[in-house]
Parts: sequence; structure tokens; C-alpha cells
Amino acid sequence: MEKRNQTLGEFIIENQNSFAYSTGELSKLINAIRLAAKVVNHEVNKAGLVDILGAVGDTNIQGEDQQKLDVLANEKFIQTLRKREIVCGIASEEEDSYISINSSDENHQNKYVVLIDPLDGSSNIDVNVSVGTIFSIYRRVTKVGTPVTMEDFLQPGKNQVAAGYVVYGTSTMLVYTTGHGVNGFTLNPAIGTFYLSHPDMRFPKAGKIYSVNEGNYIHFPQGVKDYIKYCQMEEGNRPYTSRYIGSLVSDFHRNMIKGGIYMYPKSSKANNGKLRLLYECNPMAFLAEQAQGKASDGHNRILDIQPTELHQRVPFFCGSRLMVEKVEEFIAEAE
Ligand code: AHM
Ligand code: MG
Repeated sequence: MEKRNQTLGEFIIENQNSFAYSTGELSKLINAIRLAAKVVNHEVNKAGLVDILGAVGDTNIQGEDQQKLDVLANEKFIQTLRKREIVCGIASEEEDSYISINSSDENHQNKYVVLIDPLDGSSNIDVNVSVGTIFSIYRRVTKVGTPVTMEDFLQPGKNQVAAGYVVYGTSTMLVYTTGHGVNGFTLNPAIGTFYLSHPDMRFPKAGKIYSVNEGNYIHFPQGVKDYIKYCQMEEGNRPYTSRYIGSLVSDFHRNMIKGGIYMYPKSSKANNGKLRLLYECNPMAFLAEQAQGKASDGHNRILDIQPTELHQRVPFFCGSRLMVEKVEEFIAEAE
């Protein structure tokens, strides 16, 4: 079959042998995410109709309370993942602690934990700018049939078995990896089907785009300031172009296609930056490496970090390999 006509469902079946574990498991997992993504996509697309359909806190025509979209996205993903007999625990940016599934049923065989940011960049919704969902999947490390523990969630990113994102943009895309490259699928909203539109996605080795919130410039470490000045310098193929949406998924997606670097450094205001290791940086780092790019905290590989807390933050530099290496050089030189 011509690859580009392939649906996500067909792609999952054709490639399930490359998944390290039981074949049906991957299909169930990605199918659950695909389904929830379509539901959330439908809700995100209605966001501009808030004045017509009612604002947050109002009661809608069916007598249901209108919810904030990030809360709603959280519920949709959790509901969908819960129903599939495969996930034993979920951690979400929207929940203080993790959720244990089927913990009272000794017979359950669910082996996977999912960490999720259900609606990243949600402050962009009010102004009709792209937002995204980010997900990260691990095999549990504790015994099947027992309740999950924190240990199952606090695994280094290199243990991920799958990761990906959904970008609710001009068109909606689901991009994911199971450790065999990165593939992107675009939703045909008329029939609700994802098609393989971007096979084998790769970061160009070097790029010309840098994405960072420069409003924080004076608070950045000297090495990062030096790198930003380097990006702006008139020399060789520089200055680079500055592009910052403020929506990690969208900035990452653009940079993967065009070549570039995304940075959320530490600052004098926030010692570990802003982004969360477990459900923002790790999945993006896994995708980046699978797409021949690189992800670092400025010194070390993101995927090697041993997490200590569910919601821990980490400085993040991610994108075209040579650009990430360059900022690491500047950081090392300034220290
Ligand atoms: P969120 O999880 O609260 O939405 O925050 C994460 C988002 C990223 O998508 C984005 O890159 C970053 O925060 C923007 O932060 P800032 O406004 O500080 O530049
Ligand atoms: Mg987020």
C-alpha cells in the first residue's frame, strides 16, 4: 500500500511486530490515545464559541457544567485510558498524585503507566493559537496484579516504550514513536481518520530557528545569554530566526520540520526552569532522539535523568543536534 494513504489503524497493525512487547498491547494503547485525541480535538475546535455555548462555570443546554478545556481534556484522556485493559496507572499535569487503576483486582494484567500533559499551552486557547497533548508510556516495574507505586512513574526517560503528542493546529496531528523512528498522522476531520502524512520525521542536523521566551533574557545564565547573542550575530548563515509560540508542542513540531532549537533554561527566577520532566521533557526528548535530534538540560541527556518527584521541573534544550551541542558548549564555557 502507498504509505501516504495508510491510516493510523493500518499503520499500527503493520508495525506492531517492531514493538518489543506483546503485539496487541501497543495497538490498544495507541488506539486509546487516538480516540481521546479526537474527542479533545472536537472540544478544542469549539473553544471560540464560548460566548455562544456558555463560559466556564455556566451550565450548558444538557444541564452539564461547562468546564475549562484543560480539565475536560484531562478527564477525557483518563476516562479513555481507564477503560482499555492495559493501563495500570496514570499521572497527569492536572492531578497532584498518580491514579491507580484496578488496584483492588488481583487478576488484572495491566502493565503500562501513562504520564500525560492533557492540554499543554492552554493559555493559548483564548487567542486561538495551537495547543497540544503530550504523552509518555512505560512498562511498570512493580509486580503485575498489585497496585502501582511511585516507582513505576519515577523511571528515567530512556525506559519509555512509547511517547508522542497531538497538536491541535491548523490541522490536527498525532505524532509518536515506539523507539523505531517518528511518524506523524494528520486527522481528516470530515471522516475522523488519522492518515500517515509525515513518515519517518527527522530534525535537520542544524537549523536556523531558535525558540525561547526572550522576555526572561536578563534572568538567564550567562552561557544561554551568550548563545542567544550568537544566534543573532551576522556571520555565516546567521542571524537565525526567532520563533516562539509559547506552546511547546507547536514550537517543537515546527522545529522538527524546519530545523531549530527550543530552549526553556533555568533562570534567576526559576532554578529548574518551568517545564516538567516526566510528561513534557521526557516524551519530547524521546521523540527528538528518535528523529535524530538531541535533548539536554544544558549539561546532560534528558533521558538519563533519574526523576525524584512526579512534577519535577528541568531546564530544557531540544532540537537539531548541532544547535543543542552548541548551546551546551556556551553553557560549559561560561561556568
Ligand atoms: P503549561 O503546561 O502550563 O501550559 O506550560 C507549558 C508551556 C509550554 O507549552 C510553553 O513552551 C511554555 O509553557 C511557555 O512558557 P512561558 O510563557 O513562560 O514562555
Ligand atoms: Mg504543560
